Amino acid sequence: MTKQLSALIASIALASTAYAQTTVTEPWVRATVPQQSASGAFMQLRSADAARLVKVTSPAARAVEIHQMEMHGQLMKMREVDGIDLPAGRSVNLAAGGFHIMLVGLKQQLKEGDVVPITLVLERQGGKRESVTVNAPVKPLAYAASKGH
Ligand SMILES: [Cu+2]
Repeated sequence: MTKQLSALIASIALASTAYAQTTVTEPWVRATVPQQSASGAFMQLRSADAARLVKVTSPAARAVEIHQMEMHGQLMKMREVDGIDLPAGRSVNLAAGGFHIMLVGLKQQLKEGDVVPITLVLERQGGKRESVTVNAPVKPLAYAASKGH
């Protein structure tokens, strides 16, 4: 085997390991009522190496935003952020009340039992990007309540 070829194989192995080291646990999207144009998506994200979630897309919505909930005095406010840091090996919970993903401009009502594909784009050190697509089931409003939101 030539040196070049073995280096290439080593880099391919490295890339696929990095991909396998991103874990998405329990993704779900909150069901909507008719005419509702936005909904939240929630999950736990874990990356073995330090990474940053920089972009999210879904065919179910015109746009997908990354939001953070913050207290302003007595008021809970939501603002768009340009990404979420994922510290190496630590699980980051995207949930109501903290960071979450917002599907904006829904193309149709989301009903319990539907599945929404969500693609997460992660940026690693050196600016290398990778994307992970998950199929998030739609859960009823009561599901959120049971999770203690
Ligand atoms: Cu939001």
